[in-house]
Amino acid sequence: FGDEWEYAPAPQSADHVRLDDRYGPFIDGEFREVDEYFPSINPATEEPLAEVGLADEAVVDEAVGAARTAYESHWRDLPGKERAKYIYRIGRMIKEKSREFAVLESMDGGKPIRESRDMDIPLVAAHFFHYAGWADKLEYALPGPGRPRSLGVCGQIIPWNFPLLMAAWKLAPALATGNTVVLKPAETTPLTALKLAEVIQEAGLPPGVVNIVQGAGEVGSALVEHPDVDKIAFTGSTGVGKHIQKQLAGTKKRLTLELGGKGANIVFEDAPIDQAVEGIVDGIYFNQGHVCCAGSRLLVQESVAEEVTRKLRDRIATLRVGDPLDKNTDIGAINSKPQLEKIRRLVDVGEREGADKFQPECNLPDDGFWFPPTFFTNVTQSHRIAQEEIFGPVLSVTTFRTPEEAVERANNTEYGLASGIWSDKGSKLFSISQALKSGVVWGNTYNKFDPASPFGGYKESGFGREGGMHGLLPYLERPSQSWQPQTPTN
Ligand code: TXE
Repeated sequence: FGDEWEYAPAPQSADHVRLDDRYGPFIDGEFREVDEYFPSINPATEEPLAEVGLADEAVVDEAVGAARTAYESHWRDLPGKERAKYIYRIGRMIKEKSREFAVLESMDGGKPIRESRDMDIPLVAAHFFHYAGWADKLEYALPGPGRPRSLGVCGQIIPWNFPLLMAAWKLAPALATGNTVVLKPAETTPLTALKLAEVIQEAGLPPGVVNIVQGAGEVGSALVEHPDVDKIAFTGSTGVGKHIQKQLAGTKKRLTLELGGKGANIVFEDAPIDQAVEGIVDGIYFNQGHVCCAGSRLLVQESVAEEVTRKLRDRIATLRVGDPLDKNTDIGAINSKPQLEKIRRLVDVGEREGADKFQPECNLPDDGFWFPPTFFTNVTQSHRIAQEEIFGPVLSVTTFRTPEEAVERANNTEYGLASGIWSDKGSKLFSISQALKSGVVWGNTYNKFDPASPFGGYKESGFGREGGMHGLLPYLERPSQSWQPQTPTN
């Protein structure tokens, strides 16, 4: 999408963002006042950007009520063709305001402007366009018998690593299928969702179809437990995902979970090595490593391990860490202080467990939250850094001798979200990809996304798929249950 996108000219600066001092929850088409507000901090400066209204149970109840009324009074009965017009309009308006969205995303979350400008925001618009195209085709384009029906009110809880993109992944298919939504963004990145609320208002989406409540886990939990919510879609940590699964056990609510990962990036000796090194860098250092599908474990064939690590060392020494709004920046700010502390903690564990750490010299700014690109060699499979999701710019490197050993090591984790294979042979890409317990497998590339491709995990990475036709199914009910979407077995 980057290539097709027409950008406003540089520079991208804070002047391109118009922010109010405070934003209340967005309910029934309006921003409401609440008693308590919390600041959203720029992680690159630690300065507050705006105040955001903290929801409580009563506010969540009001939002769910508005979503219910909108659903029953008109949205569920609106022809798909009409829903499509709204969804398309939202996509077009995001595209028109792409610079403001990209700059704000980088200011609120810390990601480099090059990424928010070339990846996040274009993909956000692309998701709305993609699902606008589905809204009037549900009845005849989906597999299986029976007329698909919407579920009702969907509670959607999203994380801070791709704030607006996660909102788009969740909202666009829900709206296309005729559901209404209460969205809860993450507490460290609330702002682009509120700008999206302004777009939704301007696009004339009927009040109550999308409502946005802000706050931390308690607000998410109130949404999960609300009796009038029909479905929860959650993206976040595996721990919270499991907790929600328990909360919903025995209820009729539908649930999809997109959780953590520990992606294996597997480099065979016949791979195009220079290209693979670029893919390794992209796999783990993109978005500061705050990526559930990050290639955080490099598995490299022994015969080329020395060459690959040498080239990797040289390459990461050239990465520029710093101001997210500088378009030359490769690695921006870590999203929050707790996340920075988590990364530091696990890196200390890696050193204590005996792995060898490499970090290039980096001049990090004094204020803000920063971590240099890092990799560990001499890592064994039992090391915590080879098993736990660090969610930072930290790679662990292990070696293998045979394809069988590569597969065994790649699958030796609780997670199963994404992986990459680098090889000159198409047959190897195909056969290894079949053996990996991984929802996504990239061949000779990494971190490539497309709204038409399904995305989701095996094992502790969750269940349900987002993206493409598969992303519609968790938002639909069918009178005939004879056809079910396929979920992989572990
Ligand atoms: O996640 P949380 P955190 C992983 C990553 C990261 C770790 C901790 O490893 O280091 O999780 O991040 C809301 N009921 N991922 O603590 O808490 C919360 O407000 C309902 C991977 O930020 O899971 C936010 O909106 N909702 C991941 C969202 O859940 C609750 C992305 C995610 O926050 C809740 C993020 C509760 N009890 C972190 N508690 C990925 N898969 O991409 C919190 N929330």
